[in-house]
Amino acid sequence: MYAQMVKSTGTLKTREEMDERERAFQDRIDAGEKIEPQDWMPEGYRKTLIRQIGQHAHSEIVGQLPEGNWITRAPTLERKAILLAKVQDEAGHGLYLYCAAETLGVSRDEMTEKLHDGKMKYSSIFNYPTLTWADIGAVGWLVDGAAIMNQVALQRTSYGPYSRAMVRICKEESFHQRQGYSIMMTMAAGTPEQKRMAQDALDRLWYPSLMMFGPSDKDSVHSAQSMAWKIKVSTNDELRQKFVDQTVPQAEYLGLTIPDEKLDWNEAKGGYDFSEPDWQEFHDVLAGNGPCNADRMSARRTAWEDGAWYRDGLVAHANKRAAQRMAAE
Ligand code: BYC
Repeated sequence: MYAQMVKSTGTLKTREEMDERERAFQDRIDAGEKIEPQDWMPEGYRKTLIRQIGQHAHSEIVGQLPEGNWITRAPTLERKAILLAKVQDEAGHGLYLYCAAETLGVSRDEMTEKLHDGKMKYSSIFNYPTLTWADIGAVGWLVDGAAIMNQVALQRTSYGPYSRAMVRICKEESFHQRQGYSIMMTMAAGTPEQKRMAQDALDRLWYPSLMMFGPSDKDSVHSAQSMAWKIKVSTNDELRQKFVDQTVPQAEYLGLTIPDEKLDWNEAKGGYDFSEPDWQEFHDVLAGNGPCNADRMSARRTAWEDGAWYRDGLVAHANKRAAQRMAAE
């Protein structure tokens, strides 16, 4: 379908412009084959995967912060245990993804240092604060909901280790979304004050959740090539539309109002028309100027520095065991 590749100028290479190896690689992609770590791949394919998988891994790890913020203040023991398990799951997702990226020849330390130096990104959504308990419901419902929409599609991505990591992650994400929706159901059916909190959380997190899918297709830098290589199997706008169509009836069931006066069912397209997020705000957040960017990075750098002694200990232990094994052989 997309038998082309991107040139350094950003346009897609035609089949004639590809060399023999590139053509054979594209044929494998077009035939729906999975690419594995030992296979030849164009340098651009490898770099795109490192960028996307690395950013995805960082998002899982940084994403623990806004929710971790509420573990000590969860309203019941049961809610606390569930939230604790969810936040632990996110750490696991980060680890699956770092492992997948490592198969492409980059180390976890390198990726982490790039994150801390601002050379790698993480999802914009985690630069918004979680101000009330209702925000924890809205994060599970909307943020995990948006993440699943993307990740279900990514199960079919062309790179084997990424695709397999997604299968595991999606199973857990469904539980995450349900726990969020369950909090929203309780609050929306609670006292008028609780319902107001639920509505307020939806008002604040709706547009940042829409931004999770990335810029609109006309402004997306990487989509054309990533679709050609089947790294991405849906465009940013396709996934955003699916998310809106799935979420509007869920809001109606809760008796909450999506903060968009233009939201309207469009019979002809079989989906909702809706307002775009404020893209200037999106770019500001990506540039490091969101409400929590500085806090998030400071927390991650501190955790990395505080954990250095433990990582050093693990490496020293592994080296000692390897030396013992070699001496015994
Ligand atoms: N935030 O050309 P585009 C979770 C960047 S976490 C920040 O469309 P692409 C969870 C983009 O990187 C789930 N940056 O890019 C965890 C690019 O910049 P660079 C996280 C964004 O890659 C804990 C530029 O904008 N999910 O589930 O084709 C608790 C142009 O964009 C964002 C993933 O990471 C953004 N929202 O498409 C709860 C999914 N959007 O790299 C939940 C995997 C765009 O050139 N990633 N940018 O400097 C993807 O599917 C794709 O990378 C994206 C962007 C759809 C996000």
